[in-house]
Amino acid sequence: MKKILSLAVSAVSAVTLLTSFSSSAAETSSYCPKLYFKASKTDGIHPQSNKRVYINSNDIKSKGGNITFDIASYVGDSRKQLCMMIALWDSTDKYIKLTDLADPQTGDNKRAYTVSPGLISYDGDNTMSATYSSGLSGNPFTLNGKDSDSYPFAVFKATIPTDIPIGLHPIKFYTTDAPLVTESKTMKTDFAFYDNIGNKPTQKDAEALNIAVSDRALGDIDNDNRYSADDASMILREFTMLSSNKPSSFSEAQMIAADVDGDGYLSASDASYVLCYFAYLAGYSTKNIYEFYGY
Ligand SMILES: [Ca+2]
Ligand SMILES: [Ca+2]
Repeated sequence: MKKILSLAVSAVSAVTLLTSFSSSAAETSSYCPKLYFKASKTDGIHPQSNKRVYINSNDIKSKGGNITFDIASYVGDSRKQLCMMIALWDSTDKYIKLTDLADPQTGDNKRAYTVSPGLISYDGDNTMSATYSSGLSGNPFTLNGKDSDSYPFAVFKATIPTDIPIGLHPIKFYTTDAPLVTESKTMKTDFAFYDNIGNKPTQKDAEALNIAVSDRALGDIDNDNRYSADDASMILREFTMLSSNKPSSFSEAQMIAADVDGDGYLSASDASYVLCYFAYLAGYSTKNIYEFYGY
């Protein structure tokens, strides 16, 4: 632990140096690397995208106890200019417990960069951090793969109770426009995310991962345990209402089940996803909607 802490401390000193002589460059660039999470598929846990994991509470309720699944943290740095990164993320949702923070570099698994990270898990705060630094040279990191996000920069586990309630349960990166939420975390406010031009991410650069829990199968809006044109037309009707600023007619469970393409929004695309699956069911069909869409 001592070694990890000293890594973090030297990383912070390096950040101070880097930002002091590169602040003018930051003003002329709007480029910022992107942070995101990816969850692994587990029984009853359906990752739809980097933003969203779908759970039908009825599929997991009977298991009892808790379910643990793997999540990996990634950084997309298309310009390959990162030389310093302190990423912090947490869940303030009481139904999510983050544990087992680890370096992805084990056995056949690789991490994003060749340099070793400093990893700290603040268990009491359900908060984690990963620090990468190329030292005072300021040279960009050497990649282990073709791109910065060919491999994760950290891996961890999330545990949820099988009676987790309907709703969106987020895991979030800290960003400049979504700072810390509890007094005990204030000390960590200064830790953020830096590249060699001193940028820090805003929410648009760092996507939260929502554990989206409903009480029905994805896309089964009327909850009759089958897919029909009704499900698609309900989504379209709701989309039309919301587009014209009319009040929602959906329950929270319906709203969560309606994001079938998993992009975090309700749109006509979600209705077409239901129709497409409905058409598939008319033929020789054995896959459920999660298998059909690879969730
Ligand atoms: Ca239905
Ligand atoms: Ca959608």
